[in-house]
Order: sequence, then structure tokens, then C-alpha cells
Amino acid sequence: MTDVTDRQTQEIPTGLSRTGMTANALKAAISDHLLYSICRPAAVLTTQNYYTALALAVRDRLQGRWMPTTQTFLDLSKKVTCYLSAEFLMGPQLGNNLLNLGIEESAREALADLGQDLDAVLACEEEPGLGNGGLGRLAACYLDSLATLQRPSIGYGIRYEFGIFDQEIHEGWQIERTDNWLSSGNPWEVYKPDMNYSAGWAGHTEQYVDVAGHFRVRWVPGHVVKGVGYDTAVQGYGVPNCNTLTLWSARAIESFALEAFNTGDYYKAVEQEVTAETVTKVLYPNDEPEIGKRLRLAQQYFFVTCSLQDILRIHLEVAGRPLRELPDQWAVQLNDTHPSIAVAELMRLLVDEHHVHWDEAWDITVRTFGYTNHTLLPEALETWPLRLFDESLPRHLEIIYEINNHFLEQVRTRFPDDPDRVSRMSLIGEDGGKCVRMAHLATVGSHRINGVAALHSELLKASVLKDFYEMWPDRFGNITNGVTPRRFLALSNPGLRDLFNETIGDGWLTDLYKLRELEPYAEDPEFLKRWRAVKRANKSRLAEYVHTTTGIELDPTWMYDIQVKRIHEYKRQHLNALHIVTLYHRLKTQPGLVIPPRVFIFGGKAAPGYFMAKRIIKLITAIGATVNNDPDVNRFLRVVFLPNFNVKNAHLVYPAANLSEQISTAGKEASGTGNMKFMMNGALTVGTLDGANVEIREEAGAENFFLFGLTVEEVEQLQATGYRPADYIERNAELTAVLQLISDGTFTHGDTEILRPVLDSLVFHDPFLALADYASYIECQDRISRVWNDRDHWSKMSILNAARSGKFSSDRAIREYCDEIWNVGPMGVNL
Ligand code: 26Q
Repeated sequence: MTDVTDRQTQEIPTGLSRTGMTANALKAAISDHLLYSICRPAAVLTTQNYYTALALAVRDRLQGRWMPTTQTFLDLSKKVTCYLSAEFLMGPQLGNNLLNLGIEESAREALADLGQDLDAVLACEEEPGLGNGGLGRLAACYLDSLATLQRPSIGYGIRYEFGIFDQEIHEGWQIERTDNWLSSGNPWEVYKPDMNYSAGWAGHTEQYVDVAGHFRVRWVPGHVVKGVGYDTAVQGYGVPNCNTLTLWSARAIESFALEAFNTGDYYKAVEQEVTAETVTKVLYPNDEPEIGKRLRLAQQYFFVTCSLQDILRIHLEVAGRPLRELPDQWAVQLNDTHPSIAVAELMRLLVDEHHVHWDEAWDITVRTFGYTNHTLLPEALETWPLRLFDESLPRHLEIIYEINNHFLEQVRTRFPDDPDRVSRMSLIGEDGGKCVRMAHLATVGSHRINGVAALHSELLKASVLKDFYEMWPDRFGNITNGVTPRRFLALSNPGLRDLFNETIGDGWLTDLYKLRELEPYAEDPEFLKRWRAVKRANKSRLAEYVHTTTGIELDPTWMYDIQVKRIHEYKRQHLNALHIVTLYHRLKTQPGLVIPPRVFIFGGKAAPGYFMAKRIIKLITAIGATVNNDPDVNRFLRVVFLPNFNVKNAHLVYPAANLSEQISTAGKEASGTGNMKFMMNGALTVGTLDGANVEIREEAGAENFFLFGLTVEEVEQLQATGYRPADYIERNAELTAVLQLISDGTFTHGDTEILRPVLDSLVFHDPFLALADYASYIECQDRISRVWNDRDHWSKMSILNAARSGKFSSDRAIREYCDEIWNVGPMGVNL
């Protein structure tokens, strides 16, 4: 580390230290940042310091793309997409940015010259866990595709100080730890203190007559916090376009604090500051019953008003456009109902603040918004108690009443003499005390409403939004989810990337349908050999990680059977567990039985307040502890619960899978996106006809998919006629034995209480019909074991799955959003 500046001036022409893409230029840039940004002498530099230095060097390189992109779209010569989402689960940034800039190898070489290993440096990154699961990760994949497809766009969300909790497993139980992701700093974000807006809360409304004699209303909030923006660059793959993710953080308003200062109450001022900043303190887990409701609404309103004010500022002040052109210049997508207060807030901004006439404001609003629904589960449909809403956002409640009056008038005209329909469709619900129905608000306030898989969109039109579909059939559509092949194939599975590139070139990275060109190679012995070698290496890589995190040893020749996703009864991790116990029971009762060896890997977090989900984790870990230590069975079975499943370790998981478990009750999983990540990486799916599984099976071919279980219609019928789990137990001796093993304490050192809640729910009151699907699931799993024994057949099926995964690229999904909902085209950027 001597003469850093000397070396830089010798080797790198002036200016290039911030832009040069060669290994030499990067090396100089890293050295430069170590000296001038990290400010530590060579003797005490850590790998973490190298990470930060390289990240800053990469950010410098993004800058030269980010500013021209921003400058170009600020003219608003093209329509801009805004993706409003309470969650963005971005995952580690360094590797992805190196890939998208095409400088992975230069960076590796630069670090090697400095005595550092790129993989070790990458491992230092703390990922921003600003999402719960699928919905948050989908938002991140969509930003990647928007940039790659050169669509100008801004993601707007919340900069939670603490993201999704870190999960530890102690004695088989989940323990939550706060996720302090900012503790080592975040080199990717740029703090924009001058980009700030006020967000009101509570208070009252006043009527007044303005100077022109117009009757008006204004909201006088009880308190106000400031939202400040932090921007992160979102670089497209192989294009100059670099878009923006803006995350809002809450601060106290100085003038409010000043008042307290002036009255001499220093501590009150500081207290206010602390209170204001709690708004963006922590991400709420889904499935968390009740608690923290008020703060959750505050978060939603806070990020929505900041985002809309930012859009209006750019539109009016930067681009100088009139308000009526808002829907021509901006498409604003609501990622589920979490940002749906935006409908009322845009109306308030237009009517109260900008004095637009109500009818014109409503026309602007509806033409601006689109709404994506991500769930049919009744308990997950957001509603807010009317009282809480009135106390928190009194002006918005008035506006919602006004929207409702206009809307219900339309309903009465369209469907005269149908009062039931009117109350079903109202924005105000009566279900368990009066409430505001956010899905209805989002639907009424949007010109397009979509579900996230073909089946889900059909069910949406037939169930929760049926009345709305009958009113406006043209507003409803489907856009099946997709995932980015850059992160989930190229970045996380470099072995497969290289094999693909050598076989068919690298066009698949931006046109995933090109993977179809791999189909003929499914018969090529040489290709099959290399395919298997890549999978084997990925399995060894995961085995090493599993060993260091859990102490469990895995054999990479075994079948890797994986279920990673949030723990939820509808996702039925316990059905998977019943299969493991079935195999355990067979091995114990049939000495000499030989079965193809499998490791069952689970990963996923349970919401801290979701009792049953936590018991399901205990069920899995208890089975694991018994199975893994029993010499009768551990020659054939291993069970791993991988702690703290997140984007970072997902990079190791998907590429190593042979079998992907997608076993939710039909009709409950809106789409699933993990299913797509597995498929791209050549895993075969065992799944129900639920969510996007239906389309995965269509694309792969029924013969390359392991189907089991009841269909949506059969589920509905069984529920209507009365589901009696006992019927299934009585008829099935193996199931009876399996339940007996769990209930008699075989996996819990004789304790018969710990797992009783899980058993009781399965046996007495299971809305997700696990036991009704048990026999079909086991039969399917037995078929899977037989196919696994025919290695060439399995590999061929696996290759065909990857080759036919093109539809599930987020590029395809984003193209559909652009064409069918947003009406936005590409924007060239000159560097
Ligand atoms: C709501 C209110 C209060 C607190 C939390 C929440 C909350 C937060 C997050 C409710 C739901 C979520 C996340 C839902 C989610 O991830 N849904 C998944 O979305 C994926 C992308 O479309 C689908 O593939 C999955 O099927 C769906 O479950």
C-alpha cells in the first residue's frame, strides 16, 4: 500500500480514476478510496474496508450513467414509471452492479493485485432486507428489468432503519434479532437532504372561502414530520440506462423543534425528534396480527405523500408541465394495497392544494394509477378501522367518503335495485366494525387492475373483486410475475452461465426465451455431463455453507429437495414434513429397505407473532434432530433448516436444487416467484395447480412436472361439503402411523405437547386441507424417487425445465406492464 497516489497518477490518466473500467483503473480507484474515503492505514485494513472501497469505486462508475439518465428523463420527453412499494428487497448490490456494468473480471483482477479475493469481498456486504418476501423481491426484480429495458423509472419506498429481522435457530426454535443493516454504512445510497417534503398526521379539517370566492377545505395536521430522500442507482444490464430507487426516511421538522427550543424545553424538542423518526424505524412482518397498526398506516401515508409530492415537483417545477398532463407523463403502479392511500392523497393534493376541480382531479387520478393485487387470502386484505383512520388522516377520510358517494351513485345507476351489491362494493365496510377497504379504494382509483398469475387473476375476477369486474371488465387483466435472470441465473450460478454462454451465446441474458436453443442438447451426452458437473459443484458449495452454519454434513450426490419461502400454513411446509416422517417410518419398519438418498432443506422466516408458523419450524427441526442422528435412517435422509433465508444465501440455494417444493393449497398462492428461480436453475417442481405453477407446468410440459393434489374447484367443493380430516386418516394406515409418531413424542424426546398444536390443526380444523392432499403427495414423491434413479432421464427433464423457463423472466413481465398498463416506451441515453 505504498505510493497509492503515485501509482494512480502514473498509470491512470486524469479523470479516469472515477470512470475507467480496466483492472488497472479499478485498482487505482480502490486504492484511492481506501486512502481518501476509508481513511485507514494499510496495516489495519479489513476485508470489509476493501468491500466499501470497491463499492464506492463502482458507484463512481454508475454515476456517469446515472446522471445522464436522470437528466434525460427530467425533460419528461418520455413517460416515466413510478413503482410505489412499501418493500424493496434489493439483495446485495456489489455483485449485481459489477455484472450489469460488465466489469466482474476487471474487479477480480484489481482485487487480486491488491491481495484480496473478490468472493471474500462480496461476502462482506450486508444486504438491505427491506421486504418480507415475494412482493418485495418482485419490486426489486422489476427495477432491474425496467432499467435493462431502458424504461425511465423511479422506485419509491421506505428506508427502514431495521429491515426484516434476522432469524436464528436455538434448540430448534426461531429467535428474532434486529437487523441492523446500516451499522457498517451503506455505500450505495446518496443522501439528498434538499429533497425533502412534509408529511402531516392527525389534526382536523377546516372549511374556508378563498379570495376568488370558492368553497375550499384544508387539513390542519396535528403534527408534521419531514421525509428526506436517499437515492440508490439501479443500473440496467448492458445498457447506459441507470434508474433511481428513492427511499424516504423520517426526520423531525426543525421549526417544530425550534418552537420547543424557544420556550426553553430542550428535552421536549429532542423527544419530538425521536417520535418523528420512529415512522421509518422498522419493517413490519406480514401475518403480524393487529400490533403496530397505527404506525403501519403512518408509514404508508408517509412514503406515499413524499413520493407524490416528488412527482408533482418534477412535473410542475422541473418540467413545467400542466397538471392535466400528469397521466400522460407518469404511470404510477401500486404494489398491492400498501400504497393505496395514494388515491386519496393525490386527490387531496390536486383539489385542496392545487385547486383542481373535483371531476378533473378524479380523471387525472384514475388515469395515473394502476393496481396490482398479490393476495386472495381474506385475512391479508387490508382494512383500517374507521376510528383509527379518522384520527390519523381526517381529510383523507372525507375524500374517501366523497369518492365513495360518486362511485356508489355509478353503481346504483348501473345496477338499479341491488342494495346488496352497493354495500358489498362500498369503500367503507361493516365487517367487524366500520372500516376502510383499501383494495376497493385501489380498484376504484385505478384504470387497470391485475393479478400476478393467470389462475390468480381469474380467481380475483371470480371472488374478491367480482363485483368490480362486472362493473368494469376492461380494467382487469393478468400479468404473470417474473424474476430477473441476471441475479438469479448469471450472478448466482456462474457455472451454468458459462455453460449456457459456450453453448448458445449470451443473448439469453436479455432474451430468456433464447434458452429454448438448449433443448436439443438435452440429448447430448457431453452436455449432460457438463450440466451434471455444474449442479454437483453448486451442491458442494451449498453443502459447505450448510456445514458452517448448522454443522450438518451433506453429500452432494444426494437429491437436494428444497422448500424455501416464508413459513405459512397455506404454503404447507408441514405437508413436506409429513413426507419426511413417512420415509422415516418406512425405514424404521422395513429393515433393509433402500431408498434414493435425499436431503430435505427448508428455509424461511415465521412472523414473530404467528404461533403456528413457529411451531412448524419446531416440527421440522425436531424431525431433523432425530433423523440426522439415527444411523438407521441417516444413510438415506437428512433434514436441514437453513437459518435466516434471505437474498444473499438464496444465491447458494436455488442453483443447488434438484427438486423444488411448491405445495400450497390450490387457490392460495397468488403466484410464487421462488418456483421460477428454481426452474431457471434446472430444478424439477413438485407442485399443486396453484399460482404460477400452472404456467410453469404448461411451459415445461406436463411430462416434466410432478403434479399432485386437489384443484381449486375440488378444494372449494370439499370446503363447501365439509372437510373431515378424520376420513383421510382412517383410510390411510401410513398417515395414521405418521401422525402417531409425531404425537407420541418420537421427535421431541417423549414430549407430547410441543407439537400438539400443529397436529390438532391438521386433524381438527385445517383450512388448508393438508391431509386431503397427503396420499396424492406421497404417491407423487414415490414417483419422483423412481425417476431420480434414472439419472439421464432426470437430467433431461431438468435441462428442459431450464430451457423452457423463458416466460418467467421479469423482462417479459415488465414488457407487458409497459405495453398493457403504463404505455411507456424505451428511452435512449447518450453518454
Ligand atoms: C400488511 C399489513 C400490515 C403489515 C404487513 C402487511 C403485509 C406485508 C407484506 C402483507 C403482505 C406482504 C407481502 C405479501 C407477499 O409477499 N405476497 C406474495 O407476492 C408475491 C409476488 O406477487 C407472490 O408471488 C406470492 O404468491 C404472494 O404471496
